[in-house]
Amino acid sequence: MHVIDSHTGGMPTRVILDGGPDLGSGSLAERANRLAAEHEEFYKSILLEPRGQPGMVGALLVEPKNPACATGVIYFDADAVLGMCGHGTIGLGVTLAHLGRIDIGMHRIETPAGEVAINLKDPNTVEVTNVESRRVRHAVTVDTEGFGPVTGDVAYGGNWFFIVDPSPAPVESENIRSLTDFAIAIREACIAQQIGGENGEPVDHVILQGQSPNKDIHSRNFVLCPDNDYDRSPCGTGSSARLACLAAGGKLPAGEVILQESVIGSTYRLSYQPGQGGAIVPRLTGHAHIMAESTLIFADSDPFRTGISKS
Ligand code: PYC
Repeated sequence: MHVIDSHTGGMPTRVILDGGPDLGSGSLAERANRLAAEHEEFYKSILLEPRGQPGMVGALLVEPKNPACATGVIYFDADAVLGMCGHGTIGLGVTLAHLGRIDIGMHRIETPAGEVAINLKDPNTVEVTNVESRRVRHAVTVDTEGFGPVTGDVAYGGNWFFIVDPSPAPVESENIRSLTDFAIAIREACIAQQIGGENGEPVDHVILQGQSPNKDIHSRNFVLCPDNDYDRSPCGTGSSARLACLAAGGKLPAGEVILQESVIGSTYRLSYQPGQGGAIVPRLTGHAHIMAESTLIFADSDPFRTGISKS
């Protein structure tokens, strides 16, 4: 299995070029459901240690339904198949350019959440126009185990987010362990109290919003992913969900560009345009760098060939 590893603002993406399972010829969402239901060992073994690394997201290339798209892609982390992934799409754009499969300029990418557009601005810089994003619940309070009541918004940006703004705990890199515990308690409370999307979609990510000491930065975030690791980048789908909240609250006009910082200090440029029925069309720009091109080996004699399970 040939893979190319990149990182987007510190967050790793592993693009899988071949060797994936047969997922049929349905829509990308149907193929993603099949990956989740029937091939858990396959996708976890690519990302779990010792073959993978904490936080890493996989990007399985598949045939798009729409031939106008440069590729179809299904993203996953070590715990769940994702609807969409912003940092992964920036990493994918840079990887496709590295392979000579796309040139500078506009391209479309098919994901389970829908088609997104990328603009490859230079070999390391990609602007993503994401799927329509929206806030679906405002100022809802969940009762967390150990941390008491926490109030936030539920929003969609290609994945489902519970966004706490401002975070009661400082969003600082020295606090990553305690922020992780806090965010896990929030996600568990959302699931237990059925706080999620309009059609019962569970919250899969949690965002804690804080301030940056740099006055050019609009805000800093900590983002918990389904695998209980944190996003080293400012999270593309999370930033999209946050933009939807800012737009719904009248806190950011369409077209205004802001800088969003991750908990480790990497940044995205963000803006949005109005979408349908109160939703927004988010745009994010970030940088990715290729780190490795390799062949993954799954030897029968390897006792950890399927990875070290976290549970
Ligand atoms: O950038 O959208 C994102 C993302 C989702 C999970 C990890 N990164």
